[in-house]
Amino acid sequence: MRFDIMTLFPAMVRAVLDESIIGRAQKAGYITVEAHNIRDYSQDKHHRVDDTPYGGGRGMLMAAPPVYDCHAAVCAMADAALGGNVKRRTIYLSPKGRVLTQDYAQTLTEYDHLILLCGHYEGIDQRVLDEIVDEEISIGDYVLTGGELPACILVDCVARMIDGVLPEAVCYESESIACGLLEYPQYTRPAVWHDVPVPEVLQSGHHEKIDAWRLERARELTGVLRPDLLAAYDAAHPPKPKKKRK
Ligand code: 9WO
Repeated sequence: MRFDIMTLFPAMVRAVLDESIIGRAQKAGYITVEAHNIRDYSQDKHHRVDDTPYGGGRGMLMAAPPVYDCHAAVCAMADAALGGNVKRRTIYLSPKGRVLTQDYAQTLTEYDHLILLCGHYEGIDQRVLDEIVDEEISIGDYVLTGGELPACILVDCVARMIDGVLPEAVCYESESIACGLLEYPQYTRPAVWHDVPVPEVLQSGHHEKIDAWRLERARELTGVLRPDLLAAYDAAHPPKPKKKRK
């Protein structure tokens, strides 16, 4: 899967996505992540990309031409790299967008190519958004200074579900939130720390009991912290009907 990020601050997204698991996945070739500086597509002799809004008001807007030209260049680069006929989506990170969830991130894994557009200043000329953006996505109900951090979060969340990205032993589908619950508490050595022992069942080696304990803790925690998630989980996992005896 290929991700292209259009931004005025490419170093900001590279600093995040070239590290750790996502950085390793890039080097291993499971995903491609490219950051593109929209400023490189400015036709202005001073490389300006922003201008004042029509109608007045505060601040500056990113102008349509460099955003459009950057997008066209990114599409051409990706066509050359992936061959034609790719499943592509252009996403604008915006507080107006649909809020990202685990389920929606999962559906985005079906694309071959995601182009992420990051706004800055007070936003982007609406005309270029109308022309190139397929959908707006928000990572939550708050306002930031730009779309770069949300873009990194979207790439991280989608990329870790791509085959090969997580180390062999880790299966994202078995995680609590992926199955609809919050994570159970976890422990490592030492067995007693600050007078607090690790729960005995976890040291028993009895895998059925351990799984049951973890599910019960996950349900309990979810019920307290996120009753909405627990209700959805229970609706999706009805208790097995007891077999009637004749
Ligand atoms: C600033 C502003 C000032 C005056 C009038 C209107 C205004 N709108 C904005 C504004 O929305 N600024 C944005 C900052 C422009 C696009 C990038 N910015 C952004 C993205 N802030 N927060 C996000 C974001 C994206 C995804 N999920 C959560 C937040």
